[in-house]
Amino acid sequence: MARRWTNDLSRRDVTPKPVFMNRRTLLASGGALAAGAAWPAQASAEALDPNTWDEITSYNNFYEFGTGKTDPKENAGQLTTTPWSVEIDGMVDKPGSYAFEDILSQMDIEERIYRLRCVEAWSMVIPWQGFELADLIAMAGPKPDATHVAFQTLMRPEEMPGQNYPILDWPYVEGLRMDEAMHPLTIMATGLYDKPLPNQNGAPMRLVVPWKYGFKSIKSIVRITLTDSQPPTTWNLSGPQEYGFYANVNPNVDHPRWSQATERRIGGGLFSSRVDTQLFNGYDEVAALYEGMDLETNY
Ligand SMILES: Nc1nc2c(c(=O)[nH]1)N[C@H]1C(S)=C(S)[C@@H](COP(=O)(O)O)O[C@H]1N2
Ligand SMILES: [Mo]
Repeated sequence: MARRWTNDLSRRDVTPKPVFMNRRTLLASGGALAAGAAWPAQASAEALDPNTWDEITSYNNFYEFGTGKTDPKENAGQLTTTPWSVEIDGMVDKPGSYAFEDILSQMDIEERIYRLRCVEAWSMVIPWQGFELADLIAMAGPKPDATHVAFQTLMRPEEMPGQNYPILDWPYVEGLRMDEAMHPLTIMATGLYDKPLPNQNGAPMRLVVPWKYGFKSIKSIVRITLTDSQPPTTWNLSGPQEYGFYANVNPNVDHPRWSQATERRIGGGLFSSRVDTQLFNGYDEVAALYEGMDLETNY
């Protein structure tokens, strides 16, 4: 099925030829890209360079495996990700336990090269593979009254050493408004550089919401619940003055303890550069979701 291609980063640099050819075939087959609009000129040359496999898999936040940036890579190897199933429940017509392979077999896997902006003011560019969350929600049959989607990470202290300490309120939980969850930019990532997602990046399946701070992109998901109220979120529970429900990337709203105006692009070693942070992480097409909302109160 031809899908709308929604990102502004060049593909040629990172995409293995077969995938690139496939994409071109898809584009040529019509409809997917009606205009150049999906490829705005704003992306700087620097923004076009995805981070390396090593950078993306050895500098992580995954507190279930420790709070240090290299802890996830060191400790996540012990996580068992097969078998894996995801409970989809709440306000859906087809609640149940869905095996990860069954989900995968029903989804269109695409590559999405997205910027990831952590609330700590560092960023990367990551070539994910995955599917649109909207397709998974559609599969479960959302009830019309559902307004939000809640997500939960695996709770398994035997394999996730951080869960033996009260660092956060475990299991890690996150949430989105329904329209955010259904937005075509919102994906469930299942791969990275055309390999299955490494454990430290949230295997076998993690959320990616590229216009929000990285902490919204919850890893190793075992439960998805449709509800009619705003779900609790882990970092908001931990520090409500510092981390809101919305967590949209916004250079004009500083974290109480640091500026969000610029970010450090990971990579390049000593010469790792600082670049200006963009509203919605540069994904302007989501602005309509927040029309009329005060983004300072709703941080
Ligand atoms: N379950 C869980 N998900 C999580 C986190 C976490 O600690 N636990 N950290 C978040 C934060 S703060 C960021 S920046 C991203 C980092 O994703 P990456 O390590 O794949 O770059 O994952 C997010 N998802
Ligand atoms: Mo983060």
